[in-house]
Amino acid sequence: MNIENILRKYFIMGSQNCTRNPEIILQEAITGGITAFQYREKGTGSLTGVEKIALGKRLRTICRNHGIPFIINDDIELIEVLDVDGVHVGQDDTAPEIIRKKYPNLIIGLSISNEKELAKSNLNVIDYVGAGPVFGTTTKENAKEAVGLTWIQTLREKHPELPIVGIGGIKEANAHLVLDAGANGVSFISVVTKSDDVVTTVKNL
Ligand code: TZP
Ligand code: MG
Repeated sequence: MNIENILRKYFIMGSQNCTRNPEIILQEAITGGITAFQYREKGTGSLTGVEKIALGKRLRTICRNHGIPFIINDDIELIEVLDVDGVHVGQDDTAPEIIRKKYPNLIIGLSISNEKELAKSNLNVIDYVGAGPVFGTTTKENAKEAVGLTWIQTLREKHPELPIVGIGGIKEANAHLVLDAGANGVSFISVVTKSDDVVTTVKNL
């Protein structure tokens, strides 16, 4: 699958986002049609150490069995431990250049939320940009102010070929706006982890 298709319905989750078994939620999300998964075990209530690795291995296996790309958030230590397909980093994490040097074939995603971050980002070494928060979100602790659809439009105008995924506050009712603004896909946490009908929710995104 090419990167644009991988980004179309990009589900992100850690155990801290779940009120029921994360493995079952992931399986349902795959049935609904997600195109990528990011393991983001982070923030209040998240697992660490061996527990984080153990859940990561179980989720990784589910993704592998269904041909869904498995991307780890931040934690480059787990690239080999979980045999990931990709890594997603923020502006303050390990620099994409360093990761690219060591892992020529890894999918590398980078969060870019404004012009200043864009100016200091080396787009040549990354595979896609995570742009947001597009809408307001309470899922991420210390999330930045919503940047709106205009940030997606700006990025698209400046970089017609850049693979972009929108993130932050994306729901069934607004996902199409993010795509119309120029994103190749949408990434989302709570709309799925809090859904009573995950399969239908993913279908509608
Ligand atoms: N980065 C920017 S917003 C966000 C992350 C990880 C959280 C998105 O969660 P939700 O529940 O889809 O708004
Ligand atoms: Mg980060």
